[in-house]
Amino acid sequence: MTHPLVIIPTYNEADNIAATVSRVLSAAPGTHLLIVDDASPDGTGRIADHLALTRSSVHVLHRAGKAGLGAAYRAGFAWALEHGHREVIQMDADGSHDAADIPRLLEALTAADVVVGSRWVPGGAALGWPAHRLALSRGGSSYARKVLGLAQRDVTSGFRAFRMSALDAIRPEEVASTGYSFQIEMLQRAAGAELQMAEVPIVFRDRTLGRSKMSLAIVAEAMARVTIWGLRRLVTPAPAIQAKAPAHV
Ligand SMILES: Nc1nc2c(ncn2[C@@H]2O[C@H](COP(=O)(O)OP(=O)(O)OP(=O)(O)O)[C@@H](O)[C@H]2O)c(=O)[nH]1
Ligand SMILES: [Mg+2]
Repeated sequence: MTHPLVIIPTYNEADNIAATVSRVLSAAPGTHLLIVDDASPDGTGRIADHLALTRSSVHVLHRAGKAGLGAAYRAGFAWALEHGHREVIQMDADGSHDAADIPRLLEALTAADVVVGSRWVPGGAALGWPAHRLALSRGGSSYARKVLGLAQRDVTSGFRAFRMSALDAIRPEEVASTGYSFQIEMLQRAAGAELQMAEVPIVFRDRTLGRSKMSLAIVAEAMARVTIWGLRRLVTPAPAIQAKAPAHV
């Protein structure tokens, strides 16, 4: 039996990482954790190393510098595959995602290939965000789902679970996005590969410590990519992503 792997990307999360790890360990004791740190100047990587020293289920992947959320997840997914994990959960370090929801995501994963923790389905919510941030997230999600024909209500959620077989079909190594659009591109590829997807409600809470890495550049990247994908879709409906040929034929 392998342990589900919770991947937590970090950049300057020194105030949050220890509490997040301890919440995961107590709420989902059967899981392992991988912290993917991009050489955070605030010493998050050192704190992560210390956590890994004292807990055998905690692992750390150090990267050379800040290269964006998408790059961190691509490296984390590759690590999960190398280490034989069969289920992967992605989660933020900043306390916005409640580790107590992990068992529900894993439960839903028994009947789906990909499970999205969703703020915009009944029972879900985003608490503590100012009106403009709420409008940006809801509006962005609704624009992307309409333009791309996605079935999910919350297409930018960063709290998700995947079967490894689903990641194998999605091929995250080919995903080009770095910011929020990484999450959208992953769903688009999952839909293209005709994977079974489920959404479960989550309550998201705005971070109380540390600073957001959200920027105008990240929003602009998402808007531009979604619009280009949408236009491309109008011209040529996206073909389903072909399943990978077995490596040993
Ligand atoms: N390794 C790595 N992690 C990152 C990078 N950018 C953001 N993160 C992490 O990704 C997660 C989400 O980033 P946040 O800054 O919380 O951004 P957000 O959740 O989209 O927005 P807010 O929480 O509203 O500010 C957090 O755990 C960050 O530390 C990056 O370039 N590299
Ligand atoms: Mg956040």
